[in-house]
Amino acid sequence: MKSTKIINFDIKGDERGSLAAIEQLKDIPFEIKRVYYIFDTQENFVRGKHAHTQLEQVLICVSGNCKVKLDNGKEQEIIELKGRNQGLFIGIMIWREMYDFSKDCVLLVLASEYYDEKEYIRDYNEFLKEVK
Ligand code: T46
Repeated sequence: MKSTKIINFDIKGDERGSLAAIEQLKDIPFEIKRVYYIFDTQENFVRGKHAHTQLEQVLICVSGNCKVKLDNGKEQEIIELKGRNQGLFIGIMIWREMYDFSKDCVLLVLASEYYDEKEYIRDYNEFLKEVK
């Protein structure tokens, strides 16, 4: 889907285990202004349910797994995030819903902007109007 893509990170591994390093403007296509992480999500809850007018993000499941439903107003796609070497880039004006979190899921998010509630679209009908 346009404005979304899977980014594969290089994993360095040896007999001690694995290490992933992520660099802005190299692995991530923007300058990282904010980092947050989502954890302890309770079973059967859906998070997200919004789009952003300004914000680009990369979602990485650093532990466990979850699903992300992406919607650009015309088509929908479901991505299962589970690989430690995998990030999901989501550009502006993409409706997203995160669900099916495993108990051990830690979803790390790298964001291109500081937190600003004003640039969220939290009403799906408004999103459909704006995205056309
Ligand atoms: C997104 C998905 C992937 C803050 O105070 N600062 C922050 O940086 C964020 C992200 C949230 N908050 C507050 C706002 C709410 O009171 O934390 C509370 C939970 O946020 P929200 O309901 O928006 O969380 P999610 O999981 O539905 O969505 C979040 C991000 O908000 C959103 O940008 O794309 O994760």
